[in-house]
Amino acid sequence: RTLGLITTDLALHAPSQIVSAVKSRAAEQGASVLISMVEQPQQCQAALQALLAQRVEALLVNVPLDDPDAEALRALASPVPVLFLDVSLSAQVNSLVFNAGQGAHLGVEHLLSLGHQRIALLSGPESSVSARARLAGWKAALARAGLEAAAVACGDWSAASGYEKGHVLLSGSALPDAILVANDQMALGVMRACAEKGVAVPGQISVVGFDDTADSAWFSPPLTTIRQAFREAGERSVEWLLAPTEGETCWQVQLPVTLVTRHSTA
Ligand code: IPT
Repeated sequence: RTLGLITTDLALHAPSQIVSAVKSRAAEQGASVLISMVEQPQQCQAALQALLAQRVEALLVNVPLDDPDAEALRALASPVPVLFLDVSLSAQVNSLVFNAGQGAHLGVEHLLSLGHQRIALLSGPESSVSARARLAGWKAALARAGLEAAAVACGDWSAASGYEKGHVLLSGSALPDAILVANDQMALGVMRACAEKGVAVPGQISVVGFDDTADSAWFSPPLTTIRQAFREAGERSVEWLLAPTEGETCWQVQLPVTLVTRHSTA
């Protein structure tokens, strides 16, 4: 049995950990996985056609896609079933996604419970549906507490961008109490910028990541973050791909996330 997987940049930790989980669960089930990596969402259609030509029986798509793009891809693949991992629940497609709003809320609540009020936000790229959902969730949770973000910056998920934007967020007249970062790789760069500026984490600034990728417990200090269970997501995706439910309505699952408290917050 052969499955297809279209993924965003595998140099990023989260997508590579999802692929790892998909590959091993599929192997356990005696299935092989053909992988196509795309640099731009516009390349998805060509990737899909190439995988269909190799007779995959079902497809998994981990590329951030706006609703019309996901729906068009689903139509193009029909009758081959497709499951999407990085779309909004408003897209009329089968999807298995993490609850971004809940994750954003957990991060804000954690910082508020520690007494922090001047909270800066480092978002992911504007083009990513998940990045936008996390940013909106942070802003909503802050607004519920009667607060506004102390500053907002936007990176591209890489540690390099976290480093660069971290320096920007630290260069204002007053230091923020804390920075909520949209992923762990950018949080790594932020902590490097803090170290260069002589700003203590968590003594002067608390840092919260998002993902809990495999290395995050080994950052210095070990990173407090929002855990997305990538292995579970990959495994459940394979279960669905091997026995897809094709009904009148879309199959949509939203996975909860959890706060993992380590030593970058105090
Ligand atoms: C999302 C990660 O949280 C982020 O760190 C980055 O790697 C991004 O993927 C790449 O697209 S996880 C995704 C399933 C929403």
